[in-house]
Amino acid sequence: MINLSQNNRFMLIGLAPYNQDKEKTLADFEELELLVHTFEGRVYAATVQNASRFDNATFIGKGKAQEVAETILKEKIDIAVINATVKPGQLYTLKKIFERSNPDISVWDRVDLILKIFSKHAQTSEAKLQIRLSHLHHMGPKIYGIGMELSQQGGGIGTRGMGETNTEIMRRHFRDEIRNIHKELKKLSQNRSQQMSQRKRNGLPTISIVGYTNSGKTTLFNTLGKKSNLVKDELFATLDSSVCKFYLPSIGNEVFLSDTIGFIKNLPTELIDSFKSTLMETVNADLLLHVIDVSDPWVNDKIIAVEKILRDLKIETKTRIYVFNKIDAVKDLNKEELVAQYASFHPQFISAKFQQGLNELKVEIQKNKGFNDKMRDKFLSVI
Ligand SMILES: Nc1nc2c(ncn2[C@@H]2O[C@H](COP(=O)(O)OP(=O)(O)OP(=O)(O)O)[C@@H](O)[C@H]2O)c(=O)[nH]1
Ligand SMILES: [Mg+2]
Repeated sequence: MINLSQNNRFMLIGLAPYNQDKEKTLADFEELELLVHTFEGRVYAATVQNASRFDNATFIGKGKAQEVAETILKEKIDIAVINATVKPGQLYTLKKIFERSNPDISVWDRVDLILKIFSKHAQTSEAKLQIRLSHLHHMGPKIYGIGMELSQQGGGIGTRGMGETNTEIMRRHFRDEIRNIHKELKKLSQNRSQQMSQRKRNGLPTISIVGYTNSGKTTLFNTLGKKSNLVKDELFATLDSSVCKFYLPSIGNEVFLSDTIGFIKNLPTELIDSFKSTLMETVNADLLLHVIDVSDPWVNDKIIAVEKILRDLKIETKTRIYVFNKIDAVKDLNKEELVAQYASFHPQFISAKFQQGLNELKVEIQKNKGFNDKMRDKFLSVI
């Protein structure tokens, strides 16, 4: 068992194609480092393997693995993280190599790290169950993989049989647990659906805040809804969805606003699947506010990553407002360029933290045709 303390000494391992520019590789590493900090770990070493393809056995190549093993010994590393989704067999082989330097070494891929952070941050029983489910989906193949490996390594008649039996038992156990979690989640989701349909019966328009993790979604949610949800300079500070009402003067009524989990590049599919029901219900709103950290040098990459996840989730909401946040943190913001580039997304420029541009944002929200139709329908149904 690893001790989840401040003293976790991490080593980051990246893999980059030969032609990838250094800046990009560095930015990927910075994000991984931020994830490690969010986990309360510290980075003591990092290395990048330039390669055009993965090594089948060790992912990073045998030579690189030896080199990493030496660093693990020298820097007393206890967790090595590879910035990719890595096959169970490859992680297992790497662990065997690294164990020579530290018998207690943990070897994680990016999904493992994200899941560990999620586990730490989960508050509600629903989030906890969703994370447990993602863990099982991610761990499952790993355990089968290792089980298979053990049964094949055993070789002898007795050992082989035993390996297979154990794998079968584990598989059954996983299947049962997954089934039970699905059942529990369904119950919770039905409760929420009832709340949602209550809201729909009220006929009020709904707005969802989406965006990359740490872009300032919760800060905006708190500001508009006069709430005080947790805001932190950490990835995945929010894991649960929350809803509040806020008043729009031109409609003369309240609208529902929801804040939910942030997205990240290469969000593991296991996680998307497990969080799908929560995400779908909150994100399928009349209007999406896509919050973007405009002070981030990789702003366009992150917009693309969020749009990709929305597409994967088959989010139908057509109308989106791109809310460029943190304008206070940028010296010479080239608004014109962003306006031209994202003209169809009604770009707005705000500082959620320092309350700038919020009135303009509200005006833009109120222009939304869907809202006015909805309010007119509501009005007609009353008279
Ligand atoms: N300078 C500046 N910082 C901001 C602004 N809005 C938010 N932040 C900071 O950005 C960090 C992340 O803010 P959150 O509101 O937690 O971001 P989030 O998108 O909800 O993040 P997750 O829930 O972790 O995905 C915090 O340190 C905020 O104080 C802003 O307008 N300007
Ligand atoms: Mg948040």
